[in-house]
Amino acid sequence: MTRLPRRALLAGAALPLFVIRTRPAQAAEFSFKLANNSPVTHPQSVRQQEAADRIRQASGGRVDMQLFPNNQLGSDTDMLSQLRSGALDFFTLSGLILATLVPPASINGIGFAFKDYDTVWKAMDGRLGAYVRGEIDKRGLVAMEKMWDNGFRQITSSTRPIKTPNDLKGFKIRVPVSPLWTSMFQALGASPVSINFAEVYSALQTKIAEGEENPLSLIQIAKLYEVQKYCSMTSHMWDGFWMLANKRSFNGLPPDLQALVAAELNRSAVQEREDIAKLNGSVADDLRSKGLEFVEVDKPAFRDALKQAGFYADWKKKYGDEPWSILESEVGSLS
Ligand code: X2X
Repeated sequence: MTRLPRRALLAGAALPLFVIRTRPAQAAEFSFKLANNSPVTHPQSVRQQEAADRIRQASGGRVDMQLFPNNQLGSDTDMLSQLRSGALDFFTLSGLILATLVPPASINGIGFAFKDYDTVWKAMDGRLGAYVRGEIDKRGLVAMEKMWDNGFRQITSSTRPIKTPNDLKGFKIRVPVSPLWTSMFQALGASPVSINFAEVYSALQTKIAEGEENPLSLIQIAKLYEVQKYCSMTSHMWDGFWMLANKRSFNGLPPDLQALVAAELNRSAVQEREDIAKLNGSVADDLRSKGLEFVEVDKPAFRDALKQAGFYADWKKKYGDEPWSILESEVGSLS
């Protein structure tokens, strides 16, 4: 954050013109950087820009939030370090990747935990989300209340269609940098390779990975269909982004501006959820028309394979009883 004291702004009025020019009257008192890993046309980027515009306007120019979408500031891993050091003030990150710093934050990604969006939002806007936000806070970051939707994830492939867990045996699949992702695809018998999203398109193009998994909206917007042939509708997990803030940056705002920033970011998050829900209605047809071949799968077979491999028992132990029982109270028994 770059902070210009109000005093300096007020004093500006009494300074000679050439000095005023170097410090325009509209210079913001609080200048923030906000970053994400999503293409500029993804609803996440669009709605974040709108939030930044509303915040600038409603604060009378006191808060200036500049958006850096599409990995402009580096990979997710880089941006998380920048957020922690204060080089970056706000950042949306998948809970599963955040788990490299805040282990319980991956819990929403447990395989086949959520059956639909109603269950997701009830849990993440409710007790499960509150629990994870508390853990984020303990590790020195602030999480806004409303999560942003990434979506239910589907498996794509350039080599062979994945229909059954058996088809995943030895399959070189890119996964984001996160222990839960690696563990889950290892449990399914695949050979996961951890790669940040910034490098996914080229990793698929050069066949460093045969496949990957992402929500349909992102497969479309990031044009992954150009380098993938099949899409298996596994919906194997739900993934969302936490809007995170550096604590010093956020706490450096007076309470009224904290409330304004949080309210506008949360408002945009809810709108982004609606955008993705709308996209979900048409995206499969669009991807089909672009040549992606859809594959129906036997979802319970994938879930059974995870169970047989001890995935649920293993992760229950890793998270501990409290978060696991909150998750189960939202989604039903997982073991
Ligand atoms: O890295 C991914 O695959 C992405 C874009 O879905 C996430 O941010 C987890």
